[in-house]
Amino acid sequence: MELHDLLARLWRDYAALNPQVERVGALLAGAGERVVHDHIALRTWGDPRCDIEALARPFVRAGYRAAGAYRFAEKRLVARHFAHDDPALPLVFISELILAEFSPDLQDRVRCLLEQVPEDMFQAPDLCARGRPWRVAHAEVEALRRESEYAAWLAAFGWRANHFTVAVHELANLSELPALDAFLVAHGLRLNTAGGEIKGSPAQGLEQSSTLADVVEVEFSDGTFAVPACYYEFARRWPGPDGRQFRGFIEGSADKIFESTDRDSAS
Ligand code: OOG
Ligand code: NI
Repeated sequence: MELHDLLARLWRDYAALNPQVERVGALLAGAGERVVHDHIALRTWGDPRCDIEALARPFVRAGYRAAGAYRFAEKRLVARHFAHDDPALPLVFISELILAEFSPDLQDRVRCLLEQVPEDMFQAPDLCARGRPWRVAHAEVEALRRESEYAAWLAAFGWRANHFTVAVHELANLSELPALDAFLVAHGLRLNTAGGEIKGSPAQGLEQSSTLADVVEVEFSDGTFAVPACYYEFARRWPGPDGRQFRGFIEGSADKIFESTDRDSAS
């Protein structure tokens, strides 16, 4: 699988699922901006067949290397990010749910979903773009949500890009995050305010904002229901103490960015 094809497919599926993606693109194009993506984010279950390492395979094969490692104790998640020497390629942030830290009930529910995945799909280089290969009831998704918003999202949507992120520092005019946020809000987009509208600081090397996830109609085995899907993120990177652009992620900020898909925040 060609890396560019994989990225293009992740983008296509993401844009098709989430109406706000095209809207933001049109708004930025209308403002004379050309969008470059800073990173994409993927989510998965912490099961050896489909964990971070499994999802990262096609990226590593294409020359990406594992960089930072992150831990989100309260959400019971770990994450890594992968970087390529080609600065034109987006960073890839992959998180996984630490199943062993959840109740036997949640673990059973996830086992039932993963039992439905054909063995050869786990080996497929495009596993991260396969969407939801399991049948699941909306009631089941809501049962998972009681323990983890992340688990509910993953059960509903499966393997796909959770978000793409605009590299704000690459924009021509809206290259400061407060100005970009004001522009988006003025055009009716709703931003995630958990932990403040802007997470991080120039001193940390990274400022981030994100929209609230679009709520979309999804088919489940017990009917069609509206659930929070994906969001769009905006990241402004700054030079670190060594004068080079900071290329990592900030745990305290990421922890709040995850909440852009929470049921209670979604627009
Ligand atoms: C990832 C949230 C963290 C970032 O840039 O810090 C993140 C997710 O919601 O899956 O994307
Ligand atoms: Ni992100």
